[in-house]
Amino acid sequence: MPDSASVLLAIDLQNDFMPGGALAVAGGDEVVPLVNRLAQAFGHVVLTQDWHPAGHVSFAANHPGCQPFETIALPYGEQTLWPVHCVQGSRGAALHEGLHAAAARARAIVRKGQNPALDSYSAFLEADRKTPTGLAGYLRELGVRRMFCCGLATDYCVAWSALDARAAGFEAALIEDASRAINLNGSLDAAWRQLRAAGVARISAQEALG
Ligand code: VGL
Ligand code: ZN
Repeated sequence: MPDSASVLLAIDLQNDFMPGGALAVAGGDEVVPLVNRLAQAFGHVVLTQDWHPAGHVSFAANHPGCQPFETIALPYGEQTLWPVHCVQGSRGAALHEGLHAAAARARAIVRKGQNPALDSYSAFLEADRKTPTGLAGYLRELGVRRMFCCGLATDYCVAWSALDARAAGFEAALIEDASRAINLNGSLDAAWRQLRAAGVARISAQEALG
């Protein structure tokens, strides 16, 4: 059983990342029941929501002549352009309505990607790799030392959050069967390589429930 030093971090389980959504992740809705089961076993549960203003720099629609899934150079580095998704307050940005237990048990919801000029895949650091969200300090103050990450998408927001958890000095695991990937140009294999190198454990929900 997870102890009081462990947190379940459930990333971006929002309508726009579900089948039929603006940036659908294949099988995204399949993880919802499992995330609910996990949430019931953890003392600390934190959720994230991707929460962009309509003019966000990561939207292809805001770059004339550009298409979704192209990459462009921005002042803070390379940025993949996405379809318009998770606009603040929209139905697409709302949490999946089947997320009952996880939403009810969440202590905090981190809303990331709010700066129009900066993306934020990670729950800890924005894409300039220096602007903190405050989550590391919040969790440290609660006595959390171990992070169990799951949700959408494995190879973007879940992986970046797990990597940043390690960089911030937490133990970190990624719960593979409670996550689903976008897998754009080999991004899933690349993410697993980076995760392994950073010491993020690759585990199943069964292992997380111990
Ligand atoms: C995500 C692409 C753009 C994610 C968010 O949640 O993985 N991916 N914004
Ligand atoms: Zn986004």
